[in-house]
Amino acid sequence: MNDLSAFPITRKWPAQYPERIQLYSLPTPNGVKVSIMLEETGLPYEPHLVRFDTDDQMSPEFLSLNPNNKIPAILDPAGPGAKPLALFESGAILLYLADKSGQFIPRDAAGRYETIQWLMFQMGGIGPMFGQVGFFNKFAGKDYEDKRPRDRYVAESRRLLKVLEGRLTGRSWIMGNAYTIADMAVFPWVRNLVGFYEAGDLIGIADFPHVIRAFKKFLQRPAVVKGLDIPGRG
Ligand SMILES: N[C@@H](CCC(=O)N[C@@H](CS)C(=O)NCC(=O)O)C(=O)O
Repeated sequence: MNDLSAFPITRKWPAQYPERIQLYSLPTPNGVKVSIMLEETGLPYEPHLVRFDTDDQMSPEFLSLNPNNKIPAILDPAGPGAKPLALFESGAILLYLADKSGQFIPRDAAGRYETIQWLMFQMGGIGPMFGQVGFFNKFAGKDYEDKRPRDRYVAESRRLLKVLEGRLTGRSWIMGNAYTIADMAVFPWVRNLVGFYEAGDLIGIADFPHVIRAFKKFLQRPAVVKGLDIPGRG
């Protein structure tokens, strides 16, 4: 019997299936990385919706697991040493789930580090920069008269897309034939950039045909179709 009562987060989001991985999330680009990975691996999990409209991420229960008040976060009742493991930061969670399942990261050391390198490229570059494009193109920043901040993030995002385009030229996925956690980290952000942020034309996405080709293939995967809507918004 798995007892998760030592974790205050389970008071606000009770575990109906405490033997499963508990996912605390919302279907944003960072959130869906993890729901897609869980769907891809087939690991049993229980999703819980963290609502931003009621500031759930600021509640003491959520902060007890992630003091950085951001989704996604997980609680694995069967972590290393058969003890529960709580984790936040989507990149760390993807790596953990890849190791736990033995899937979506190459087994050889060189391939493993190369995958981590591209995962970090997303975490440190694509995510933060595309996010700023969203702010300046769609949200509060769009009303700023001075367009220099927007243009700075557009230029940096284009630069990152060019790097990605180079990598995907002659490769099906970021790691070649193998679809990995690096793809699961990157493509939800491409989707947000051209979709929710409505920045496809501003960024000139048509200049990156290999990115578009791999992105379309990503969207066709059944686990991606499913994971993009998990947790359901209720
Ligand atoms: N580096 C973090 C970023 C997570 C993040 O930015 N999450 C956003 C949603 S996509 C969030 O929870 N925002 C809520 C807030 O800032 O209060 C990760 O990859 O897990």
